[in-house]
Amino acid sequence: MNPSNWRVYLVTQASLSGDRSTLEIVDAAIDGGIDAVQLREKETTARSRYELGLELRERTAAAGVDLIVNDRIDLARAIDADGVHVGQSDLPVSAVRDLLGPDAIVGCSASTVADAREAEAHGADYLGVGAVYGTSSKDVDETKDGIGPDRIAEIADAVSVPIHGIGGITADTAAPVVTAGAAGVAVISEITTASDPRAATESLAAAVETTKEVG
Ligand code: TZP
Ligand code: MG
Repeated sequence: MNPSNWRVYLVTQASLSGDRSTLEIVDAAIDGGIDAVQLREKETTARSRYELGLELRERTAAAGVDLIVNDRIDLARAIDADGVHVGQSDLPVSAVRDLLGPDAIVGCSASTVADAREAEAHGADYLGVGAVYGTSSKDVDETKDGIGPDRIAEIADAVSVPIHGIGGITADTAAPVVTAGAAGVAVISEITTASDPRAATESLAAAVETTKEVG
């Protein structure tokens, strides 16, 4: 699927899923209608990420959901993922593109117009822009209060690649992100910590869709 059609993008984080496994969360999120999932397990071994990745590949392929791997090109190739997401301190987008080829989806994190323009110039297929709102799921300066939907609007004006807002987004706060120009929203907690991850996904998808219809 083209990242411009992703409405809800789940980013995994096992440490927030309570007594549920990442696979249980992803299964529920697939049932609820996610369009993409990013394997982002920072606290496990390469072997367990690989094993989880193979399971995710099977489930996402069956459901027509895109599978993206955080940072690791080797892991993405090993599990035949659809692409890789890199941050500002990882390999540059152009290097990832050279390694993965023209058909891979390459995403990049950006929180400023300058980062966004550079990632686009290097061939990024989409941008993850945030943290939009305050979040405790990522420990970086700007996640305290967030860059806000206004920055999404500035970045959306500056680039033509699709943008996915990330950081502190819930079904109640998704609308301004989409109105500002994001194609969709990426979340960890809203789905991963929900008592009913499937229902949480449905609510997010509905919020994004309704906002797009209005806009
Ligand atoms: N990048 C910017 S904010 C963030 C990442 C990975 C964390 C998003 O998690 P949550 O729980 O949806 O705020
Ligand atoms: Mg990274």
